[in-house]
Amino acid sequence: MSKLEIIGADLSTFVRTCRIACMEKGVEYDLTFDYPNGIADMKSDAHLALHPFGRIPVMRHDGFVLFETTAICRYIDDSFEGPSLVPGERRQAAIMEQWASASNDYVVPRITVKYILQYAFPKGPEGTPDMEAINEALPNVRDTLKILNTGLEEGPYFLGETPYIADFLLLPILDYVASMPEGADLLGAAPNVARFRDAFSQRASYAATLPERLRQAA
Ligand SMILES: N[C@@H](CCC(=O)N[C@@H](CS)C(=O)NCC(=O)O)C(=O)O
Repeated sequence: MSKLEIIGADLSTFVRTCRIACMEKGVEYDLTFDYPNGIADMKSDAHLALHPFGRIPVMRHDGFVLFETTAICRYIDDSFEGPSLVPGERRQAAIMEQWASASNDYVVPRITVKYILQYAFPKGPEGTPDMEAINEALPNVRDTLKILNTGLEEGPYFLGETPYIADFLLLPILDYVASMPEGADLLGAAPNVARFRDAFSQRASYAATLPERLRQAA
């Protein structure tokens, strides 16, 4: 079998999720993003042939190509020996699905798109962050963290002591939240969320997948 390949930029939260899944499963992988024009090339014919929506990550393994982070994590889990990335008990597995879906459908639009990306790719005057958009997003960010805080009450992860795919989806987003100007305040108000991040930061998959942008800021 050839080595598994994750195509994507290291700053992407979804790419990091796939990398964490590889590491937690004990699967060797190559991270590639051989695009001379960077993210602009994600709309090239070559990339669209791999991901018709022009996004990252894409996974390639023995000629098999797959897009969508959760599908990639599932494939990794089902294709290799190693710790299971989904709980074995059916209700626990369903709860994991619930949080994975909530992360993709609610946390990403409310926190990643409307808040983090406003700072990461500023659209305000002279390349400054659009503070009006950020201030408008913040109440929803706080509310979403409050919901996560309740979901992580038992903790430190959604299903207790072991992190699964839903946790791999959430962690990269929280790392960006922590690096934002309001990050300490936001996580201070959500102690279970902060505990989740602290627990994850002890895992080998955390440091090994930390995006260069966050490594430099640390
Ligand atoms: N539903 C996709 C989301 C992937 C996604 O949004 N990736 C971002 C990077 S974190 C991207 O490619 N953005 C580029 C764009 O929107 O053009 C998944 O689960 O993989």
